[in-house]
Amino acid sequence: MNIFLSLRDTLGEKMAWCQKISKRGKDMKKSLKMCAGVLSALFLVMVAFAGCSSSVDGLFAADATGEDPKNSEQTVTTDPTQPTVVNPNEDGELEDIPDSVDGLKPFTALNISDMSNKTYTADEVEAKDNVKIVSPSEKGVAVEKKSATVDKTKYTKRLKLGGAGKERSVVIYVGANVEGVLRVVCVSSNSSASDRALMANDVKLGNAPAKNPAALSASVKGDENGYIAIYSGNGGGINLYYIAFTSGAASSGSEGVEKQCSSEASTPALDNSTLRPSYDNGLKVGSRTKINEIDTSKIAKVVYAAPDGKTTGDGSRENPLDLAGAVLQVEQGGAVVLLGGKYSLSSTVKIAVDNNGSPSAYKYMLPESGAAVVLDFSTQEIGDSNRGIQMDGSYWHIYGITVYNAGDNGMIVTGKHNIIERCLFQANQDTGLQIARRASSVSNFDEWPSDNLILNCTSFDNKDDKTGENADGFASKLTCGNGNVFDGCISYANCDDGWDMYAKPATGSIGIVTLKNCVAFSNGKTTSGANYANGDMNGFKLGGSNNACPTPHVVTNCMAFLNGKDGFTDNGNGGALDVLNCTSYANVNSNFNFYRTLAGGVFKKLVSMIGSASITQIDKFGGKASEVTVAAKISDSIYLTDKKKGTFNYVFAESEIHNGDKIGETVSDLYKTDVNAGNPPAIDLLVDAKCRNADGTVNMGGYLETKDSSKYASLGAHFGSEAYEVLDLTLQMN
Ligand SMILES: [Ca+2]
Ligand SMILES: [Ca+2]
Ligand SMILES: [Ca+2]
Repeated sequence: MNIFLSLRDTLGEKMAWCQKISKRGKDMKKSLKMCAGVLSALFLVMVAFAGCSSSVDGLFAADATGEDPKNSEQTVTTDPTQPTVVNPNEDGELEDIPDSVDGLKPFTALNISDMSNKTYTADEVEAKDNVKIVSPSEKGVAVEKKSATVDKTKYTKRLKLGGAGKERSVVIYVGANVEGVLRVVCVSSNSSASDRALMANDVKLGNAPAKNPAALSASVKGDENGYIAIYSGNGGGINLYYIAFTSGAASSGSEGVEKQCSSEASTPALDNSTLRPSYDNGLKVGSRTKINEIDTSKIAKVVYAAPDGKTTGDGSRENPLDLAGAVLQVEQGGAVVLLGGKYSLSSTVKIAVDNNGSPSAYKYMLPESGAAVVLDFSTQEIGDSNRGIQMDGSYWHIYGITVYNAGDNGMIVTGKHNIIERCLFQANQDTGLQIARRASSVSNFDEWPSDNLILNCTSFDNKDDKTGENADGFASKLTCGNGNVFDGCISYANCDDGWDMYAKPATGSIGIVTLKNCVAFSNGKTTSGANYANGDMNGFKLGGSNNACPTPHVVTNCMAFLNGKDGFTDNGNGGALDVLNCTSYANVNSNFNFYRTLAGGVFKKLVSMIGSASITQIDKFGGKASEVTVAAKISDSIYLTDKKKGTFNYVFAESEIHNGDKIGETVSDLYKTDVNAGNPPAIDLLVDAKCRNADGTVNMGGYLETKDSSKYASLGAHFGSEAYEVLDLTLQMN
């Protein structure tokens, strides 16, 4: 058997971006030596700085560890994926905050709740762990009792950065000789003033919210003296609850001390004219990735596994192995064939990092022809390492199995060039299928999972009973490389998001993910109707972390409806997202929430509809005009401009768009006139069976698709029985 695999189209066009990221990692290593010197010098500066302070050990408790709470998608995004971290293998790894070369501990966090109630008067200085509060003002800086809960973390006190605050008069200094992300939980001291700029050195973190405290964050660099000054930029009072600094700004996938020394910009360059792949890449509406069906008659050697297979089996059909044993024995070009039935498993099926097929001889795992195979992990304990299948290998093709009720992810894919086809991920205790690195020691972007294809899979009812905030249907997040593709997948009734491409500064931008022909609906509630309060509930969540780790993902011919929050959201991905031929209908918060796509995003042939539903937010694209240097572009799209009147605007010619712009002509909701409304699929266990063609491709029965007779027939997502085959990935078998 000879199998040839080729990646083309969108994947190939993103190479330049990928190379740019790799190069950044190398440059940083080069600068490491130089930085050691800088750090030594800085240590002396910091000692001098600390010299004038009284010792106040005990004033502060140990570093606040309330970091990494649930993300808020309004002003700032913190990692939704893991609240606290104990396991280095976990998907939300512990932020690496290495000690500096000279043993000087960089500032990490200050929780005002841990401070004594007092007013720090003129010229008084307090210090611990490189924090200085300096108040030459007569008013002083008071710590007062006042509770607030932000991102699931409760604070009991706040520090009043007084109304006289001017640059470097009333100010909090934190020692930071490096670049990193500063996060400050704050609120304006005047509940009707929302224009109070919180500054950190010369960087504006944002305006302190008028009423409800929230976190602001930005990439900030310590100044030449090795500190960051936090102050009110325009004099109005701001109350602070929490300050955290994560050294190592978003830049590449590599972690560790070399990143801190980078003199590079804190994020991948935002010159998206070069980063953004062309959207006009030949994809057609309804296009799909097609690979040949697995022909077991051509598989080199078969190893059988069975629900009651034995570790002592020989892999024959008569004397089958258990699954773990079969996975170890299968050869390149061969297959693990699973006899039908329910496999009761209490531990992870691990396909090790050195257990690989090859480009010309994949390893397969698939049911015996016609058999139903369920891997049932109901007896597996809940725990962040307890995945159902851990795919650390590469060049595997897994077909047609259901992964049920694993203690964490149904499957985590950490290898490369794998194909996961026609699998179901049901009721797992974290994301159904997640693509991310296997361990935090895998620090180079180039080593992260890449070029995996998830094809015609369905994920539903995933729910993490412990936190209720991490279980997405599908995720390619935190630490994944380039070229991962989801094609023809359906994600519904998961407690968190349908798809998640969250990234965070500690690990930097992830690679470009392509979503094609996918459907996300009714996420936020499971099929039983259970609603998990911490779920983010978006259909397609396309990034994270407040512009700190942008990636120009590509989303084509996808549909979102009736999700508990946004249908499609940039979630703070400041990169040039390409969103084409997508339909979004009656999602609770908004259909298209792209107000942070600041840098040249392309939005084309989109359809937004609300029908008789109410919706909280209008559609937004492209950031505020005052903040944008490279505008987003929209064309041939219908978007919601007035949520009360239920009116939309149709833009035909390609136009620049900013948050709040109403451009084009006013049109009414297509829902009643131009699309096949009908009923959405029932929220039950049978969506996969009902919404697919025989070949596994998506068929929504025309639901929400613009009719051929419509003036807008070419807009939005379309599925159906006709395949427009554009082969992104061709598997040829001889
Ligand atoms: Ca977990
Ligand atoms: Ca979440
Ligand atoms: Ca999520």
